[in-house]
Amino acid sequence: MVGSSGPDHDLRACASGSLREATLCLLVRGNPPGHVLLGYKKEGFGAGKITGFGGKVEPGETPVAAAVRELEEETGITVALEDLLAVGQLCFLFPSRPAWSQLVHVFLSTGWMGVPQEGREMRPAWYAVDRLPYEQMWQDSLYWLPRFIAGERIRGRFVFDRDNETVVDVTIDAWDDVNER
Ligand code: 6OG
Repeated sequence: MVGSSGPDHDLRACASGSLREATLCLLVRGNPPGHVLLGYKKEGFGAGKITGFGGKVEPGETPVAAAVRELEEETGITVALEDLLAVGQLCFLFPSRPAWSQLVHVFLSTGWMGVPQEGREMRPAWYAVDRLPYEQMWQDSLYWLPRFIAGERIRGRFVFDRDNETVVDVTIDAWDDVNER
């Protein structure tokens, strides 16, 4: 076994800063939370799945600025920087498809302007928090979505099997880095 490949190498990637970075934004309605806005992805990475809104962090862009931009592009909704709460980081590792591995900065907001509109990439819809569409989501969602909705701040790491669909390893910790922005 060569030391620089295999799971150990992949796990280090989450902390090394070498992964592609992306954002994921959850809009939550109600207090306590009753509904969350998710989108059916019509094209690109994860097409055919339901997910939060977000995409790549561009060079020179902060994660929170990328989250605001992607939310606007994908839903038409405007959210102020200060209304996006940084709630965690999710590291997705695809040892059989390294180009898909990414570190995702997760934001949650309870305040925004506008009404979600379908765009080229996403078809947004509100889902009741007790009836989330897990069977149409990435398998990892089951582990983190209810926790963010419940107000937890977490860091998660998910390793996918050779089918690039099945989660084979999960680590979730409390996330206490409040200076993420
Ligand atoms: P674009 O590459 O289309 O943005 N994302 C994931 N979400 C879940 N639940 N599981 C994953 O791994 C994911 N990998 C990426 C981050 C990709 C969008 O999809 C999210 C971004 O919001 C299995 O620009």
